[in-house]
Amino acid sequence: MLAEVVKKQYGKELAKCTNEEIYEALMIHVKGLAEDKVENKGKKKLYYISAEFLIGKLLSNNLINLGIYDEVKAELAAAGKSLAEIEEIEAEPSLGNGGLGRLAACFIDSIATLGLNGDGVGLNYHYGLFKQVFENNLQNETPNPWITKESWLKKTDRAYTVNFGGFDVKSVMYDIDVVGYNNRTTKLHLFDIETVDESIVGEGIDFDKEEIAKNLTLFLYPDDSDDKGRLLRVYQQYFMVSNAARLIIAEAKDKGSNLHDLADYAVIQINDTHPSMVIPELIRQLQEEGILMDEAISIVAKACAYTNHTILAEALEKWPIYFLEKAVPQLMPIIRELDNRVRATIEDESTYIIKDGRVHMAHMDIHYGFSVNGVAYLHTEILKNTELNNFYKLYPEKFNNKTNGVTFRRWLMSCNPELASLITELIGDGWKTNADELEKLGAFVNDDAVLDKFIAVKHGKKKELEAYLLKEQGIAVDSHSVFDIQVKRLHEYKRQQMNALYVIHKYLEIKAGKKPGRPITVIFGAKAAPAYVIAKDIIHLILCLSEVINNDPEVNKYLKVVMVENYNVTMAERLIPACDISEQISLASKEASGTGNMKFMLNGAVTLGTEDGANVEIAELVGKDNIFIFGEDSDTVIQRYERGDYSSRSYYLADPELKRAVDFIVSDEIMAVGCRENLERLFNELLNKDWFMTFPDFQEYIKAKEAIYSAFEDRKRWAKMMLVNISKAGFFSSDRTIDQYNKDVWKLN
Ligand code: 26Q
Repeated sequence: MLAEVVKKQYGKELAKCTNEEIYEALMIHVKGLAEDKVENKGKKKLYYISAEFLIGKLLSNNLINLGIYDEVKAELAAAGKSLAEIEEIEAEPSLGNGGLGRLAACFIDSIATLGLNGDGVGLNYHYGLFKQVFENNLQNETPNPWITKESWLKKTDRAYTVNFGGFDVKSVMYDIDVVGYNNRTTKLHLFDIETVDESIVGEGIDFDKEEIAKNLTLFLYPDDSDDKGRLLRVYQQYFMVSNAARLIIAEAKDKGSNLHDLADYAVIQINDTHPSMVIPELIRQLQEEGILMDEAISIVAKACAYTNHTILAEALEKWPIYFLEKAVPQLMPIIRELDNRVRATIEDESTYIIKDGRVHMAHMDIHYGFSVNGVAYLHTEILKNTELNNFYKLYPEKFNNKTNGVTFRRWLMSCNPELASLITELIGDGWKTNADELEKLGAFVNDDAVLDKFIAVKHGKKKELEAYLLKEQGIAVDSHSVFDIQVKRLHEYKRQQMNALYVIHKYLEIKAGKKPGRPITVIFGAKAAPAYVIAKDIIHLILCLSEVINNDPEVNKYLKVVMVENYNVTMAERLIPACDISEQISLASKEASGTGNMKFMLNGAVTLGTEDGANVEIAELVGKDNIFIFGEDSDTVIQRYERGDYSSRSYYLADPELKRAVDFIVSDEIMAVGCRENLERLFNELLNKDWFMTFPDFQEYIKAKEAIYSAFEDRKRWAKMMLVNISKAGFFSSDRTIDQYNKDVWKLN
């Protein structure tokens, strides 16, 4: 098949083509195949609006979902070409940052696979999230251009004018076809402006934040440590939702809607508060179409549903009124009207939309949306009982839980074909469309020959990672060591710093002669927001530890520390299949769900985690013998915050092992390779604040680490744990999540 494609395109044999030529031909061919697939053209359509879609590379995934992966791979191999090498050429789209963006990507895959009528709507960031580079053990940020001349993007002829205070911009819509597994396609609509000027980017990721017509779609989350950066976020958000609203209205009209019945044609899922302005904007556009305010509000309230992804106060968007007055003055009268209606009917002032000169976006979503959901059981309970309790009392019927999920196409079939084949060999391939069938693997937990095969697959993936790290990062790790991995955005609540303190503890123990039976490789991967000082200091500490420990001949036989550079989807696809221990150690109550935890479990890693987010559900499914849970529970943590009496210093003074580890941050050994300012700042932060309470959990964390390392030595027991984890992962398929959204919220026909 491919032979004909390249013959037609380049007039030569497959074997004579360069990898670049083959990549391009394949991409164009796959784009064509995707176009030919059927789209659901039902009456009601879901619009999943999100500031992020962290879709990852598309070639392999599309080949798998089109059902031609094996065929293409074989044809390439016969011509002496490697699909893996060809995949290397593809740049990873840089359209997201972390969990929320990756979730949106998994959801689009599942929507297509289930054949639902739903599209994604977002922005086409040219540089997206920054590229992380390490220099002198510090994170630096550089632009990450990913759009090549030939790409998965298809320019459409949809174009609108978006009005900002004082000026207009013209939009243009690009589409990426999202191929479902053996089924249909759906679309990711990405809006852009034609006037983006990449040349305004100077040193690092600096650019003129006030040149909106040139910078609007340059970066995702431009540094918002100052007002100009924050204001730019408002421009971006409005641009996204104004285009979305136009698209929604246009498509509904095309299908015969008179707009009074818009809610029969469209349902909008608001992915966190970044797209919340869609509510007043859609009301505004409906008014332009001749619908009166009262009715416009009730139409929109029937069409919008909101997902909350965090309980961290600082991540809940509250825009100052003067920002909105400047950027989008046309929305303020509508937002004021929405607020007045709340004030007229509701006594509880804590739920008002406008307070202290700010617009509380989540409040607007909850009053004027018909559904509010959290992303894991515990998270939704905390929203109902604590964070959003005042709203829950007003609207109990709006609240619902939708535990996150991940697509098994990318996170098993594509990144771990060896494991996927083993599973299929044992239970057939029904699990690919019905993830619950993985339960059938339970029949093999006492079958030694099968357990050995799982161990062998894992070891193969570890060897691949070993080779990769040596080649790409110049770091030698031993695939026979235990791979203990924590990869996720860097945030204090996720507590990479606690893992780093453990590494120090272990280093000092080894120095004192207590050598582990098997070497340990601790792997980190994380980007810190450019303006998040302490997060960058934690990266600095980890890089310094890595330099000191990996170069210490007394220790490096037993312990290695690796911080992979520029952790992204592609890197995750290498790390997750090779992982033995999945670190999910957020402070209980703070991680809404986590989705990495699910991907690791699916690939046969055992979780070391706190009772937080979806870890709680993982623990329930696999049982306490197949997971290592430690630390204070969410009730204890929430109470401690309420009492406000946490003093990290008292823990430090009472626990010599903890003190020794914390002091090491500012030791001569670390100072020799690090920056005093950063290390002292981190040391002081922990000693005087430790807002995410790593110290109270430290001793239990050490015990849990020792327990899981020793469990790893009982290879049979470990293999059983792996198998149980894989067999119970079916619940975490995003196909299940999407099916639940559809049944409970979207109700697509
Ligand atoms: C807000 C205000 C100003 C600037 C930035 C932001 C901002 C940006 C990104 C706030 C939040 C985000 C992203 C949040 C996120 O990724 N949350 C994660 O969502 C996952 C999917 O539901 C969950 O699994 C994770 O637990 C949650 O942390």
